[in-house]
Amino acid sequence: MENTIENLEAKFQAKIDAEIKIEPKDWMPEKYRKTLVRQISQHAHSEIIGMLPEGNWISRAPSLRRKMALLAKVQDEGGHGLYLYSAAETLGTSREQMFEDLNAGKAKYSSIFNYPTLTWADIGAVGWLVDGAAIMNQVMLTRTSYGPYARAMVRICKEESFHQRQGYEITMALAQGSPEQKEMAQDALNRWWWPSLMMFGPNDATSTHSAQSMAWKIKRKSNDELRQAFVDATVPQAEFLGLTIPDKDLKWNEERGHYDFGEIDWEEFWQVVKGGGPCNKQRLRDRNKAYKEGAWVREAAMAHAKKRAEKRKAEMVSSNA
Ligand code: FAQ
Repeated sequence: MENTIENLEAKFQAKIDAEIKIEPKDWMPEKYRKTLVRQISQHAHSEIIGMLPEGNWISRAPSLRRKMALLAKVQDEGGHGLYLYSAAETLGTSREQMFEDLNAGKAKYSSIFNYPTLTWADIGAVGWLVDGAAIMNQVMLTRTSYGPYARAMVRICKEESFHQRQGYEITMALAQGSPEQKEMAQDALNRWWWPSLMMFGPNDATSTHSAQSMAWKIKRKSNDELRQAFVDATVPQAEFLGLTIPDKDLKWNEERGHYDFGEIDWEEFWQVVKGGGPCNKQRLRDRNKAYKEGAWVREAAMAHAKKRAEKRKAEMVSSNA
């Protein structure tokens, strides 16, 4: 068969349909590559920007045990960013370019991280709801069609599931504590519920990328399907805690076998995505500061790697002599 674009595309789609992973050196349509770079880099940026609202509470965690768990979680998120940047690099983009786009405010990251963590209960809500929403979306990504992304997601999901439990456990301790503590947990749920539903992205009728991403099996489930699965899984968890989800339209629909829920404020969602959320400016300022202050670490690491490569080359030359 001749290697025309049409034939290459047909072979590519046949591989996807047969559940064969696409690997970095395989031929792929330019749009597939671009979609992956966009999604994986946005995902990586979300992981490292996501460290900021939680990092805010490391020095104020209420006990050593809580501090250790939170430190480990925040460190995990940094690791997730690294696996994801590495996966994106296999598609021919550079880490420096991705960082530049993020620092300049040109790249997107998840809307959720533009909300403030005002009390310790917010750390519980972030783990329970934000990591809970992240896992719901990310489990399908362990089966995404691009090999390096799928493999990175396997490890990420294992860690995220621990994060969700530590958040739920913090919320449970508060919900079963004094009336003031329970009130804190309820207040955090009230503020984080709707932004967590927004994490899944625009609804299916307005999502620009979903149809093509699903045909390429980059996404396996639509934004609305995942959002519904998250609501269905989370409502009983809130009931168990004795907390109330802030949605007067939330009710079990026997016919559908799912919870019905109220309308998301899409105006708020787009405002946050476009940079107008409560913390967008602060997040970018903190990210730029960290990047600038970490320059010497990057330089030292690169110098070390260069020296090691030179040493290895010299050893190979002398062993071949
Ligand atoms: N925020 O056509 P769609 C985490 C944009 S990781 C901002 O539906 P797509 C771990 C979208 O980019 C959380 N922008 O797009 C953690 C597109 O704009 P573009 C992140 C959003 O890609 C926990 C436009 O709207 N997870 O939480 C958002 O098919 C705790 C149209 O949307 C991932 O990134 C949003 N919420 O579906 C860390 C998972 N939603 O690019 C620390 C991987 C949509 O055309 C603490 N990503 N947009 O300019 C995905 O699964 C997908 O990219 C979606 C969006 C589902 C996010």
